Amino acid sequence: MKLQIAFLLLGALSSCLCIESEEYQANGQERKGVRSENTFIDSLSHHRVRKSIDPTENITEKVFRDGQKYWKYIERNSKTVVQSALSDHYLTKKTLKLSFKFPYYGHYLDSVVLTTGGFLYMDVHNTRLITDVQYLAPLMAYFNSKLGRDSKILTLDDGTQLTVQWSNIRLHNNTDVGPFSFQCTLHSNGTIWFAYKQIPVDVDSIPDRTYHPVRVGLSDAFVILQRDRLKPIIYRYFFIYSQVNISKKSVVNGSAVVFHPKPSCVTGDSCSQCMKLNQTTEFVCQWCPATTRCSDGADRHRAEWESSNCASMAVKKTRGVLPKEPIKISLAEAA
Ligand SMILES: *[C@@H]1O[C@H](CO)[C@@H](O)[C@H](O)[C@H]1NC(C)=O
Ligand SMILES: *[C@@H]1O[C@H](CO)[C@@H](O)[C@H](O)[C@H]1NC(C)=O
Ligand SMILES: *[C@@H]1O[C@H](CO)[C@@H](O)[C@H](O)[C@H]1NC(C)=O
Ligand SMILES: *[C@@H]1O[C@H](CO)[C@@H](O)[C@H](O)[C@H]1NC(C)=O
Ligand SMILES: *[C@@H]1O[C@H](CO)[C@@H](O)[C@H](O)[C@H]1NC(C)=O
Ligand SMILES: CC(=O)N[C@H]1CO[C@H](CO)[C@@H](O)[C@@H]1O
Repeated sequence: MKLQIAFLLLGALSSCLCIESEEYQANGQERKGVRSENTFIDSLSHHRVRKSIDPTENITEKVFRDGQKYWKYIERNSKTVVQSALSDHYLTKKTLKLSFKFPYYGHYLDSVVLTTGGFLYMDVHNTRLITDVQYLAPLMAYFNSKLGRDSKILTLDDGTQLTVQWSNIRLHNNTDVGPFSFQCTLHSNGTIWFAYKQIPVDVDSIPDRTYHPVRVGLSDAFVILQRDRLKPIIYRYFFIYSQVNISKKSVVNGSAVVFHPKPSCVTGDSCSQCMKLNQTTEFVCQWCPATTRCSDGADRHRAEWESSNCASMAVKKTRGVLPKEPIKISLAEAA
């Protein structure tokens, strides 16, 4: 079913069916032939609970032109791993287990998915939408680590932070522009650094490809599943509830971007904590006794929130609440 749709799409978008598969494949998986997850049909929408969506609401970010202090020299560290499964490939992904739990939009992750395309996928779904949803992208583009002898992808997990470095990698269809070197570092307290060492071209000039957009930033989504009544098909809807776009103009030699997460409802694990978060953050947090979760309706537990009917039974008020504190927001200065 999914294959059929994919071919229809291909047919509609271009007349060339010469490419076997324009999707990310786990290393070792057969690139040709029938795909294993063809019972899923995925689609994407943007979730809106508020009238105006401020992309910096969940996370504040800062761009540094002179950001070399965020570059980590990991090449000579004895704990650094050369990800050989990714270092001679394209459109390839690999799950990396973390030695610490990394909070992403308040959700604690045990692993991330490394890709050859200059980004990490931050969830576990096997979907062709990984370039559109739940990505952490210092520089997402169609890179190919086969093109260039010194191209490699390195990781260093030191127990409290993970650095992923794309070293000397080149664009799949345009090796003339030269090699790119950049990193992201994920800290156990949720802070994220993007650091750029060598960016040989104006990133704005790298064209999006049909199956591979060029993106810089973060996104997260929740997923709602719907089973077909008759056929063995699962419709999977990805709703993006937050997306932070960083201007491509800020991606230059030596620059960096730092993201500071804000406390969000989902981190509250008791009713009283949840009420406190409602008072101290700019989010409207509600406690759902049925699922014992704190939420504003926009996080990865949304499906459960709906199936347990939390919206109608959630605790929205407690008696004798304190007056709301003024909130300090350090607004990002986007370059
Ligand atoms: C981010 O950029 C993409 C295009 O690359 C656009 O579709 C999306 O609406 C932007 N999101 C925000 C929050 O600005
Ligand atoms: C690379 O691909 C893009 C989009 O498909 C195209 O616009 C561009 O001309 C290609 N560049 C080369 C060198 O083939
Ligand atoms: C999180 O860790 C980073 C790196 O160690 C540090 O710079 C930052 O100040 C920390 N943030 C908080 C809120 O503790
Ligand atoms: C970035 O650095 C590389 C060498 O590291 C250099 O060749 C290139 O011209 C620089 N680009 C810019 C825009 O300064
Ligand atoms: C949570 O905050 C909203 C908006 O600031 C407010 O209307 C609501 O009464 C608050 N709930 C509690 C329990 O304080
Ligand atoms: C988890 C969390 O804080 N989610 C918020 C992210 O931002 C969107 C709007 O941009 C809010 O609706 C969510 O509540």
